[in-house]
Amino acid sequence: MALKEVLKQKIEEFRPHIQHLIKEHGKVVIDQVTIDQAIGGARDVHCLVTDISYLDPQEGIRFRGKTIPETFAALPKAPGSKYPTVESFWYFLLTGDVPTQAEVDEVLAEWKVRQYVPSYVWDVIRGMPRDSHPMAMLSVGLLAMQRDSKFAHYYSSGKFNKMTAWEYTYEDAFDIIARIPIIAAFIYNLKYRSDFQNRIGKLDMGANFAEMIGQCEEYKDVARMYFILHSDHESGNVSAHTTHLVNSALSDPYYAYSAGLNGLAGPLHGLANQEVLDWTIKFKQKYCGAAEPTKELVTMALWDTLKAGQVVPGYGHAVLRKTDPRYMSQREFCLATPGLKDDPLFKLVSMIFEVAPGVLKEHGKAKNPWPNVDAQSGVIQWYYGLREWDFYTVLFGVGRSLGCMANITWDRALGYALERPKSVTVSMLEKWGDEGGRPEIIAKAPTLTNV
Ligand code: CMX
Repeated sequence: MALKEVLKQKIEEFRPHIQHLIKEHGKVVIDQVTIDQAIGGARDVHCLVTDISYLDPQEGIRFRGKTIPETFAALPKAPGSKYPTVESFWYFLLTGDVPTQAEVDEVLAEWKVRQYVPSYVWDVIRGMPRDSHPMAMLSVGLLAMQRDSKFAHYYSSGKFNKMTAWEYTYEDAFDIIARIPIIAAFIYNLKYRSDFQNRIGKLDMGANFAEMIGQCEEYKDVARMYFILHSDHESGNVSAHTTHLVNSALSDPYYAYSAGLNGLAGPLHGLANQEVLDWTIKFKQKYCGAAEPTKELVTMALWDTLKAGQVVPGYGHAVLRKTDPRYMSQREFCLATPGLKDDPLFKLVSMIFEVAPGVLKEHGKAKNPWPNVDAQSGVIQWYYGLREWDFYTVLFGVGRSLGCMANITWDRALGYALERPKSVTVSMLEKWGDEGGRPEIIAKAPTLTNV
C-alpha cells in the first residue's frame, strides 16, 4: 500500500485515542509549573505531545520506540551499505512501521518526483550577499517556495476541513523533505564550489546529496547516518517546537519550517556543531602551535572558556543527563572507519571527551557535563573534506526537516490546537512567591502548594 494510504489508516485508527483522552481524562493533572520553570525556559514542563520520538534523560532518543542501534538494524539498507536509506526512515517516522523494500522503493520513486526545485529559488538565493550565513540562505530558499504550498492553497480554497487538512500538510511535508537537500547542495556549491548539478537520477537521498556536493562513495553513508541521527529529538527543542508552534496557527509547512530553521541557527542549538569546530581549531592554533595537543592544554583551554563566561560548545543538554547516543553513534562510525579513527582531529575530539566532563563537573554549573550530538559531528565532515564549518548546521537542518515534517503532519491529523500558553508579570510572580502559590491553583488543587 502507498505511504499516504498507510498513514491515512494509521491516523483513523489513532484519532479515537485523542478523543477519548480529552473526553474521559481531560482534567487529569500531569504536571505543575514553578516560578523557576516559568523564568527558566519551561524546563521539564510536560505540556507537549508527540508520538514520533521520545527523549529519556538517561537512555537518550527513541524513534518510534526504537533506540538508534535498533532503528539502524531494523530498517532496509541502501544497496551495498550498512546504513538504511533516509527514505526508509521517513516511512518509519511517519507510520511507526518498518517498511518492506518494495515500500521503500515506492517512497524513493515519489521522492524523485517531488524533488524538483523551481528556478526562482536559485535566483532568490543568488541575490543574497555571498557572505550571508548558509542557514539564512536555506531558510530564505525554503520560504521562497511558500507560493507552492498545497496546504495554503487548500486553506484559501474555501473548502478547508480540519479532518482532511493533514493530507495537504503531508503533501507539503513530503515536497519539503525532498527539496531541502537539493537547496542545501545548491548553497554549498554556490558558496564553496562552482559546479552544482541537481541530479534526479536513481540514487537515494543520502547518495544523491553526496554526489551533488562532489563527495566520495564513503560519504554516502555519512549523509544517510547524519540525516537520520539529526532528524528528531522529541518536540521541545527549539527547531521542532518552533515548527510546531508556527504550524499551530495553520501557517503552512514552508512558513513553519523556515521558522524552525531560524531557531536551529542559534549557537545554543544547531549552530553548536559549527562552534565546536571553531573552538577546536582555535584551541590548536592558540594553545598548541606546532606541538601536539595534551590533556593539560585542553584542560587549560576549557577553563579559559568557562572563566570568560562562555559555554563549552557541544557539551550539556536541556534534557539528557548522559552522553548523547547520537554522539556515541557517530563516534562508533569514526572508530570503525580506517583513516578516520587515526585522524588527528578525531583524536583531539576524543581527548576533549576524556577531559571536558570532569572540568564541567568541577565548574559545577552545567546539569549535564556530557557531550551532545554536536561535539562529534563536525569532525566527520572535516575528515571528508567538508571544511567550511559554517555549513554544518545546514546539514543538521536537512536532517531535522524529517522530524519536523513528520510531527506537523500528525499535528494536523490529530487536530492539535493553536499553541498559546499564558504569561504572567514579574509582580504577579513576586506576590505569588510571597503567598506560597497562585491563589486559584491553591484553591483548586491543595496538593500543588509549596512545589
Ligand atoms: N558550558 C558552560 N556552561 C554550561 C554548559 C556548557 N556546555 N552547559 C550548561 N552550562 C551552564 C548554563 O549556561 C547555565 O548557566 P547559568 O546558570 O549561568 O545560566 C547552567 O550551566 C545550567 O544550565 P543547564 O540547566 O545545565 O543547561 P540548559 O538546559 O540551560 O542549556 C544547553 C542546555 C544545551 C543550551 C547548554 O548545555 C549549552 O549551552 N551547551 C553548549 C551549547 C551546545 O552544545 N548546544 C547544543 C545542544 C544540542 C543541540 O540542540 O544541538
